[in-house]
Amino acid sequence: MRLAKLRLADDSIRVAEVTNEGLFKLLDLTQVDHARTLMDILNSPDPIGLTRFLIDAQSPLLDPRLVKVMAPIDRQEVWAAGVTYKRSQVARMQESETAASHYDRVYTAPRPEIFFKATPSRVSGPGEPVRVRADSQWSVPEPELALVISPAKRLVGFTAGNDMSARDIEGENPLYLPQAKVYNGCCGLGPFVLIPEAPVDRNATKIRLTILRSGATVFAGETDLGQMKREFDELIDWLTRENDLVDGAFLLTGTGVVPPDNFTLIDGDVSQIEITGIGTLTNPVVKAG
Ligand code: DO4
Ligand code: MG
Repeated sequence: MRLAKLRLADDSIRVAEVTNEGLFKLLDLTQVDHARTLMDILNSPDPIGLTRFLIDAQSPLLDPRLVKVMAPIDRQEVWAAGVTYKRSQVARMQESETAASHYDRVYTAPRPEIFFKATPSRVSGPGEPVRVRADSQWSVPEPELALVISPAKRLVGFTAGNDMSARDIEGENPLYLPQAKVYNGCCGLGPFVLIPEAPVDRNATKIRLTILRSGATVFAGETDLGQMKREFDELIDWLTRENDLVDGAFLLTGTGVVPPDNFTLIDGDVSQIEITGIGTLTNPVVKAG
């Protein structure tokens, strides 16, 4: 089942199930006190059962052209794991003269790299701009599977994430990582949350990144979840040690697709991240200054 957070033409914010044809079936969020938002549904003990109960039988199927799909986040925090794919380990070791051994070690260490990525206000939904910092000359999108985690520390679902990264700032000094990773417009999420009804086939789940410039593809790359070194439960276990997620969280699981070292995003580029079973997250790229 896939769920979407939508803004309708009358400006109301609604939650919908996404049909296989890409139409939206609205939920009636007035029926149950504790289910007013997408986050309430995701954080409930049985999101699929609750969604089926809330489907508004009276409401017609909505055409996507009539609504705006929003980032599927309410009050959750956004966290990210790093160096979970060999490709990322190699890229980080190349970009950083001083910290190469840290990236090498964290790839194999029991404790993964986990960092705070974004608050909801820093997150862009489908069609909204993601940003390159004005003080970065080398920035890339990072296409990543995002885990949706409930306050009960349970893996509820998945969406696509864009961990925008300033590689020059991160490479200059590892202590600059928060500035390379966390800033206005630093994270994309969406378009939908997939709540799987069967175990996910990691090898068959592809993550594709396409970067368009003036309508032409300037970079395309892909990986699959089979290339990821860590288990989902392992990452959730480390994230939630000594760390309660009061409203739940999104956890980006690391990138396995890195454009070549001579590539940087520029103002006007478009980032497209497609993940099997979820959909495509498209964001224009903006660089101020
Ligand atoms: O330590 C750098 C960040 C790594 C990262 O974001 C990734 O591997 O996706
Ligand atoms: Mg990343």
